Amino acid sequence: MSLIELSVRGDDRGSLVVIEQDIDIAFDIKRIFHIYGTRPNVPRGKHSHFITKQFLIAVNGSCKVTLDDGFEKITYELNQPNIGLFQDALIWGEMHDFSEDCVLLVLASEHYDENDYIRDYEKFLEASQ
Ligand code: T46
Repeated sequence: MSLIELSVRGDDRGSLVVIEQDIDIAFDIKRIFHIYGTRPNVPRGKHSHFITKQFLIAVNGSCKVTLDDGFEKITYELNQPNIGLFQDALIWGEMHDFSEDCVLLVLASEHYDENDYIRDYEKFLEASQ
């Protein structure tokens, strides 16, 4: 799990951030989704995946992401459109404290499959040990 700074190609017209597979992200991107319009004090996530890896970027606004490997929990604040957070498989993730204008972009290594989700924390602990 780590924060990754993406290069900003800026000029006097504004900024442009590039995310390149195999350069900025060490997995093949099969799916992209984004979350926005979150309700105050309502967290998202609260699950882990068996094989899916994710890369999360708050492209607008801010939010916090707490990652838990079963031993240690670390909370990251995402508040810059050029900072991404890598979430490996078998890491429990909770997204919370969204600003009203937050748009959280997520790049994922797998297609959507509910069978890849571990939504029970005790089962996550069993799978991750
Ligand atoms: C994560 C956080 C940040 C799909 O049909 N396809 C998809 O690719 C996704 C991600 C979701 N869905 C459906 C399944 C549910 O009916 O969208 C609905 C909401 O999904 P979920 O309850 O999983 O949403 P979040 O915000 O709790 O979690 C999602 C991702 O699942 C998760 O991997 O890290 O966003």
